[in-house]
Amino acid sequence: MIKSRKEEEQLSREQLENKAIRDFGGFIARVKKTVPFYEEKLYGIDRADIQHIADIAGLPFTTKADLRVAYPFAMLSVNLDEVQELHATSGTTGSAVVTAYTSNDLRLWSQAMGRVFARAGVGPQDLVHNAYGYGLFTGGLGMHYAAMDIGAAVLPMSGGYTQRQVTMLRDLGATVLCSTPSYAQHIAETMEEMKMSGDDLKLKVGIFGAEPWSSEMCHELERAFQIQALDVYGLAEIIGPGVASECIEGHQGMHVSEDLFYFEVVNPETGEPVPDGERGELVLSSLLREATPIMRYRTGDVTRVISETCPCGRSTRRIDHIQGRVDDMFTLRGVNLFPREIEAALLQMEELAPVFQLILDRHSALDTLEIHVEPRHTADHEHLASNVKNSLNRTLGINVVVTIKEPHSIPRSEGKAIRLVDRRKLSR
Ligand code: DLL
Repeated sequence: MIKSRKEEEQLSREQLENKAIRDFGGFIARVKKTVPFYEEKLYGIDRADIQHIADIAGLPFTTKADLRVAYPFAMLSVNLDEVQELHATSGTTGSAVVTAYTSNDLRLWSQAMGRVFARAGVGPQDLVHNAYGYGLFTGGLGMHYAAMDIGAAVLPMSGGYTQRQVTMLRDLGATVLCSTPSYAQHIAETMEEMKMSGDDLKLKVGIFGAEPWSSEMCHELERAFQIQALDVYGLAEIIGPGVASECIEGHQGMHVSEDLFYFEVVNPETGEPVPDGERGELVLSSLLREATPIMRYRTGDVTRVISETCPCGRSTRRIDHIQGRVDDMFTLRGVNLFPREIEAALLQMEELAPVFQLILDRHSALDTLEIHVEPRHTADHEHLASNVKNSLNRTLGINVVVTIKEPHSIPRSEGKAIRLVDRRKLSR
């Protein structure tokens, strides 16, 4: 009998560990023959060296810089004629990273994404409005494959034409909305401008990810659309979306498909593992991937392991919502912060529209922050700016410059929002 996507996530810890040891062994034997980069990295190491789960922490890391040097095809472990699909991420800095899929890789991705939908309670009865961008970005096709996998109907909207998104949501009666949280917020705002509310739609769940978002943003979206808003995480280098996601029963932290993508959380400075519950950098391995398999990839994403078992009955461990990227952290008066924490504080202020931009700079070795926000309704700008400044001082203990912008002047996102303009690197 074929296991359901939920039953696949009920392996014991021992089964999961044995599988990881086997998968690392298989990976080492294979890539040493097919990928010159790994032949060099793994010189003197062979599959027999991985006997225990702890042995994995002794293996070398792979970094984004390694992948950039490999552009476009040096990481390919199969012949190009076996490749069926390619995606690329531009990243904010540096050259692109190309990621390739064989037909088995596309099945693996569909399986991982089918689990995301199963965790969200999405099934054949649902209609999925997919507003993630279709194209080189993995969001659109990733969600599309999830719908194929579990047999739901999918409307491949992609991003943009936001009024039309609202009309289609209303007219077709989609039950599931897939988009980045910032784009969902833009759709919600447009819906209100079109004099509609969640009551006019049939949505029950939102599957939002691809960028950091706070619990306050989650509440905002749940209220606007009258849905349950769930977090989904992933990255093109590993598979695309589908590495981890929240389940509807637990709705706190994301189950990692750890039998498909082995994960570790390490201290970003030393690379050593951190104890469960402590924050660190997520390290992921995609060992089963045929076209571009990857070992111990430093994602740059900060999270922690949630070790309590989940009421849903899945045995896969969970990770907390991604706090942000290691590079996006800044320090104000000794307080370490991520943009997500500023978002949480700003969204608590009723007077503000839920959009913002952070301008980070550095003067005399100290980080400084200017915040651009918009009033929700017309307001006295000077008074509002001083309220926001005082409130951030009270809640986060930080001192910032607040600029109140005209309503609708901060750019709305149709994909990943650019919340942080980091000028620190320019002003050394
Ligand atoms: O963003 C894949 C994806 C598509 C995930 C749709 C979820 C939904 P990339 O474009 O390669 O892939 O960007 C990966 O985005 O390293 C994180 O920094 C960030 N990211 C992805 N999901 C989340 C999330 C897709 N749920 C990079 N929370 C990752 C916070 C996220 N950050």
